[in-house]
Amino acid sequence: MEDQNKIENGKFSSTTSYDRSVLKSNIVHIGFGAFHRGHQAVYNDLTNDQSEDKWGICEINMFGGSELTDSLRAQDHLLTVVEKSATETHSRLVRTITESIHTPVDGIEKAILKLTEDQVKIVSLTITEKGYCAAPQSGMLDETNQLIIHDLANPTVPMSAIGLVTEALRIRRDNGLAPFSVLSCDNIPENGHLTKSVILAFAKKLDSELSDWIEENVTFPSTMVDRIVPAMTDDQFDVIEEQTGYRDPCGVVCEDFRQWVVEDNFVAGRPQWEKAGAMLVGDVLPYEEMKLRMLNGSHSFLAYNGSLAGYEFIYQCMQDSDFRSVTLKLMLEEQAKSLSPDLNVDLNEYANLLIARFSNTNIKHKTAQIAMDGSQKLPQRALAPYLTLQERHIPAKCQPVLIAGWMHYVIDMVNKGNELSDPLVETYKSIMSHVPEKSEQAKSLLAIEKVFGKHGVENKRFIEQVLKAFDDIETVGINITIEKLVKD
Ligand code: NAI
Ligand code: CS2
Repeated sequence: MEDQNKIENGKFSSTTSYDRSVLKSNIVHIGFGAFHRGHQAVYNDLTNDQSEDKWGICEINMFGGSELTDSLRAQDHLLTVVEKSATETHSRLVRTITESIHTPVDGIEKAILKLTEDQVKIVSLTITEKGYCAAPQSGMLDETNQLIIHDLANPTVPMSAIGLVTEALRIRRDNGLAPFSVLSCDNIPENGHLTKSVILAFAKKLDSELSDWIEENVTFPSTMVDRIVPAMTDDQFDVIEEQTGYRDPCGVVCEDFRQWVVEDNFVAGRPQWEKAGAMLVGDVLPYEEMKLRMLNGSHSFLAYNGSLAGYEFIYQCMQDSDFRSVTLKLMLEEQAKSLSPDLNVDLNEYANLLIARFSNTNIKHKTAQIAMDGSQKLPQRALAPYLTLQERHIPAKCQPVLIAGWMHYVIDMVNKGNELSDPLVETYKSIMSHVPEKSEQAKSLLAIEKVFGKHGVENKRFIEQVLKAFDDIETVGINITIEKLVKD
C-alpha cells in the first residue's frame, strides 16, 4: 500500500488514462525480465489507451528469487519505464499488468491454472535464448537438457517454459477450451517457428495426438523485437528516482527507440498493437535477420572484443574511432551482404541509426551483459551470416574476429576462474582442463557441434580464418587487430 501510494504519486512525463478495473489477464507472459517491462508492456499499455478492447497481462517468472514479483504486487502491478535519448528523458507509468506468479514460491500448479483460464488468448515469452531448450545451431529440441529430461518424466509439474506451455495446451484440449497463440519475443531467428518445432517435438514424445492437436490448433507468430533495455544497476535506479521521485524496484531505464514487427497470425485475437507503432506483417523473417545480424551481431562483436580491450560499456566502444569504424564495416560489408536481396530497407541508414543508438552515453549497456550465453547467440549472429557470405563468395574479415574474440573471452574467463554465464560453461571448463595449449583450446571450442554444427571441424576456410584471427589477437593484441581491420 505504501509503495502503491508512492508510485501513484510519482511525477511521470506521461501516463495512460484507461480504466484499469476492466482489465483481464488475456495475455500471460513468461519471463518478467527487464526487456518485457521496457518493450511489450509499454506497447500494450499505450494500445489500451487507444482501443476499445483492453488487454491485461499476467506476469510469470519461473526462476530466481521472488523479490521482483513481491515488489510488483506491493505497488499494485504498476511500474516505471524511463526512456533516454542522447539528449532527452521521458518517464512513463505502465498500467497494463494485472497480476503475477512466481512459480518457485507460488507453485507451478498456479501457473498451469492461469494458462488454462478461459480468457487467456496469448501466451508470450521472453525467456532468453536458452529458455527454449533447443540445440542452438540446429534449433532442434535438446533432449539432453536437464529441464526437458525432468519434464518428459514429470509432464504435469514442468520446470521448463516449454513443458509449462505444453501442459497448459494439453489441459485446454482435454477440457474443450479454445487454444491460445504462443508469441516468442526473444532474439532468435524465426522465433515462432522455433518455438513451434520445440513444443511439437516435446509434445510428440508424450502424446502424438497432442502434438497433432497443437499443430492444427495453435499459432506461433514470429516477431522481431528491438529496444535496448540494459540490466538495472544502482545508478540506474537513482535515475528513476531523480525523474519520478520514487525509486521503483520494478522500473527500467532504456533507450527511447523501440521497434516491434509481428507476424499477424493469432488464433484467438490480439491487441491492436499497431496503434502503439508495432508493424503487423505477413513475413517477419527479413526484418528479424536484418536486426539479428546487423544489431545483435555487432553487439556480440563489441561485447567480446570490447571487453578484451577493457571497455565496460557499449558506448565506450563507440568512442574509440577504430572500434566504431570496424563496427560499421561489419554491419555494411558483411552482415548486410548476408541478407535477403528482397529486403526493402535502406541498410546504410539502418546501420547509421544503430551506430547512433550504440553511442548513446545515457544507456549504460555492459559488454559483459551481452557477452552472456555466447553459445546460444553465435550461430545466428556470426555463423549463419558467415556461411551466407561464403556461399555468395563475399570476403568476411570481421566475422572471424567476432568468433575469435568470443574464444579469447571464454578462455580468459575460465582460466581466471571468473563466473561465465552460459549453458555450455561445463563444456568449456572441461576443454580448458584437458587441453593444455591455448591454440588447441581454440580448435576444441570451434569443434563444439551444438554451436558450430560440423563447420568447426569440416569447413576448412572457416576454421582457417577464425584460427588466424585468434592468433592475431593473441600475438598483436586486440587493439592492433582492430586497427588492422580498419585499414584492410
Ligand atoms: P532478464 O535477465 O532481465 O530476464 C530474463 C527473464 O528470462 C527472467 O524473467 C528469467 O526468469 C527468464 N528466464 C531465464 N532463463 C529461463 C528459462 N530457462 N526458462 C524460463 N524463463 C527463463 O533479461 P531481459 O533483458 O529481459 O532479456 C530477455 C530476453 O529478451 C533476451 O535474452 C532477448 O532474447 C530478449 N531481448 C532483450 C533485449 C534487451 O535489450 N534486454 C532486447 C531485445 C530482446
Ligand atoms: C543484446 C540484445 O544482450 C544481447 O545479446 O544484443 O539484448 C540487444 O540489446 C537487443 O536485442 C536490442 O533490441
